[in-house]
Amino acid sequence: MSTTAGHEPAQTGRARPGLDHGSLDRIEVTGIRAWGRHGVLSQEKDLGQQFVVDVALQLSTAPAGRSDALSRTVNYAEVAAAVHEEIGTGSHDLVETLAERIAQRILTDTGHPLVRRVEVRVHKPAAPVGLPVGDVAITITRDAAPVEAVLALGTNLGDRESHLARALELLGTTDGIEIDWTGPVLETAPVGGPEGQDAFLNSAIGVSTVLGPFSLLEAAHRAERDARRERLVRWGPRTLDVDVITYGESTSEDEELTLPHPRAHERAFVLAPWHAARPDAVLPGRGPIVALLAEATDRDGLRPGTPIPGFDFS
Ligand code: PH2
Ligand code: MG
Ligand code: MG
Repeated sequence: MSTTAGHEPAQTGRARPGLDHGSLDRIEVTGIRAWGRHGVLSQEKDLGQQFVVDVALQLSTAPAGRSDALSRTVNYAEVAAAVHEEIGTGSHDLVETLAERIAQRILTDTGHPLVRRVEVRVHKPAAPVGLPVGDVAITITRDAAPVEAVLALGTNLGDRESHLARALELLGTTDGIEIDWTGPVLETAPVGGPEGQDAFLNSAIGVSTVLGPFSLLEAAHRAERDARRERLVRWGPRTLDVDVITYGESTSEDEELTLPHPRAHERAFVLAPWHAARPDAVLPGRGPIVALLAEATDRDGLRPGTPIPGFDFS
């Protein structure tokens, strides 16, 4: 999992109401020791002194814990190296500044989009306080910015309208997910898969989420399970398919979560409802969706679908 240079800078402070993290797991690295030149006094800047940093990374570790895949969690060695480098970089007057820079670096750094909250404790045990003290330390907690993600919904089995309506309700009431926009519902000719399957209803929705990408995928799978989705034939008829199309600017080669979605750029049934709601959207690595839609070969198979409450364009 990595992010490209355009990744949104993290915002400090509280997440928006409705965007609760729920319970996150913690990975802690403590006692990261390095020489730094931070301090108000000139002798602190000239000579430097030892700084010791502890970090607690909060994220969902379940996807990694269940699969034993390092790519689904954060590599604590990389975080330790980044902290070590940050201590040795530049010369700030305040420990507040050092702590803030470490937090922002972990939250925005390429390679750590899975970390949703970080606690940073900076110790300056030899701080010139003017009398003997045991330690001077500061602890800060910072949240990653909510990430904008696009999900595509599809159904061509059973009561298609209720599957879409229910999916929207379930996703919209999931902790850590807020629906930003919904596309129109389109009826679309099946692309690929077995001959003779029924037409799909497709739509796309935009969400803001404080969930990591694998937790968002888990929420999508929950909606599919709720619709009693059965995975019998690849691209076969399904009660509900919820695909994560984009997660911010992140790219991922994970076998269960390729980001952006590997076929979204050529699928009008994904691009058309997305484009109707967000005409200026860009698919990371592929360009403006308006241009992609113009090239998509399944364009002609699209018709307006049944109006469904909650999908704005219905
Ligand atoms: N989903 C597929 C394969 N083909 N065709 C249409 N029209 N709509 C879909 O949602 C769809 C498809 C695999 O997920
Ligand atoms: Mg799909
Ligand atoms: Mg799918």
